[in-house]
Amino acid sequence: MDKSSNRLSLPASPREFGFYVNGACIPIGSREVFSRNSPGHDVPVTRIPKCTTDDLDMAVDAARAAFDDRRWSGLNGQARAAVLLRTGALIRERSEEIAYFETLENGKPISQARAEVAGCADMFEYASGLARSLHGDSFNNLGDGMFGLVTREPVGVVGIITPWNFPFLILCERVPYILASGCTIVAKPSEVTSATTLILAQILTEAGLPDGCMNVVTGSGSTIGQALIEHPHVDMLSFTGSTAVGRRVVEAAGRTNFKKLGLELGGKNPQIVFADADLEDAADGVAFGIGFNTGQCCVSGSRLVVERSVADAFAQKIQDKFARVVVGDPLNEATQIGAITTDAQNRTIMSYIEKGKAEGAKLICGGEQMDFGRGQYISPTLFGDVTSEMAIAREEIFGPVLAIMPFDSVEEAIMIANDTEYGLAASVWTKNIDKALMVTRRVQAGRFWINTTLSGGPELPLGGFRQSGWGREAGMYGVEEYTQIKSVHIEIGKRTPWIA
Ligand code: TXE
Repeated sequence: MDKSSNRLSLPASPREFGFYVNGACIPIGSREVFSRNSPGHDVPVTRIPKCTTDDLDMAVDAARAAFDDRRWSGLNGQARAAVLLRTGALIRERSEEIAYFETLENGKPISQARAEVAGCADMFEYASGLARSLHGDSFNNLGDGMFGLVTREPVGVVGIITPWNFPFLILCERVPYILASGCTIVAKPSEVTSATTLILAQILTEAGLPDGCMNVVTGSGSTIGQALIEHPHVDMLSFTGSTAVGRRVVEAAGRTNFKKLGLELGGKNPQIVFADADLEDAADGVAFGIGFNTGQCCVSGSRLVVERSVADAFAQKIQDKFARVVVGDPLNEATQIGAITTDAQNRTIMSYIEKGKAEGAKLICGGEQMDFGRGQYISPTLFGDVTSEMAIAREEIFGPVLAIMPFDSVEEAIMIANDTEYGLAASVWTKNIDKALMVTRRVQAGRFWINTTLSGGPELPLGGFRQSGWGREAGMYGVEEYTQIKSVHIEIGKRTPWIA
């Protein structure tokens, strides 16, 4: 730490990671290496193996064996809970290291990374309780001769494919719940942000998770990812990423073993602001909703659906907020918006900004690449005069770009909010409870915020309507997602004979 500036220093040399199978780290050896540069500084920070499909087979075999011999699912809830609780404690102990690598590889501000890591420890602590309270159902209304049970059984080996925008958080929205259910795991993080997934695997072993229950393979989506979604010995796959790859996941499951799927895909989420909202509060929330994680967030509020009577004044408030937000070096504690994570994403965002201008939207502020001497940064961007057919109104940009779409009535606000193929999240800002609830009921979205945005925790589930995905993560719903249901009919006494 450079104390004078409250800025963490860059590592002297990149840290090398192996991949993780059967409770042990396997060094890079003769494998090809993926070298990751920090998007905020363009210096090498990590070196990670490009696993082969043989490596993947080894990881799946380990997870399969660990599931089939019941070394984890056969433990009682108390024993599983103890491992999850210890994991939470170890994440807290190593939080600074985890946050540092999250920031180095992803480019998010260090203060944000620290908060996310604390939230991840909380996920494990909460899920420990769920490991003990997961249960089925019973039916004693089937007559005196019959008793019925419904049990929840772990699905089996779960593959997890995660993206680069929240490498540790998205992982921890799944792993504790999957482990609480009794399943075993093969995780494949994004090739550009693998470090913290590998750290979690070590922590789980240290916390007492039996070998083979958490395995991590690293490498590209097109090789290792594709092999994982096609793998016949994987029973369920949780995928978070683009809608395009989500489609491949569905096709692969259909072509191979019909594995059960959980999908969290894109979003084009509305922020609905009524004239009777606390507009100061709403402006801050809307700026946060698109600035957080540089807008590289599946739940970013990228469409500002605002009542026309206050639209201009509200746009001015957002502009003032954007002018004051601290963009810059992610290692600096004061930074609020960091770097764009990949070169490809940087190009995508800039091309949407150009498309917005070309399609006739009015660039109110931002829209530029910011120059800090190194790394890639984009200023928070606000577009007015946006109409519903424009690309910036319809497509997920995954960057700090906000499109204003005014409305005149509640019905029109609901119509604009629902005019999307996605349905991941929505926020509504109003002091009128009737309006807030009417909008909440009628807008199609898996997560809703009233007079706030992007809040969350382990209790409430997450996931999307429509093309934003299938299934739910977190909370008890998140554990149940990784179970399958077995019905048990128990005859009491003697059966009525079939053949007299
Ligand atoms: O995602 P990909 P990318 C959206 C966002 C972004 C766009 C592209 O709009 O601009 O997707 O991002 C793995 N078989 N979201 O290209 O490719 C890959 O290695 C199996 C929204 O990074 O979907 C990585 O681990 N796996 C989203 C993961 O899939 C494959 C978060 C995601 O990468 C694969 C991220 C294949 N054939 C991007 N190809 C959200 N909803 O949060 C790639 N992968």
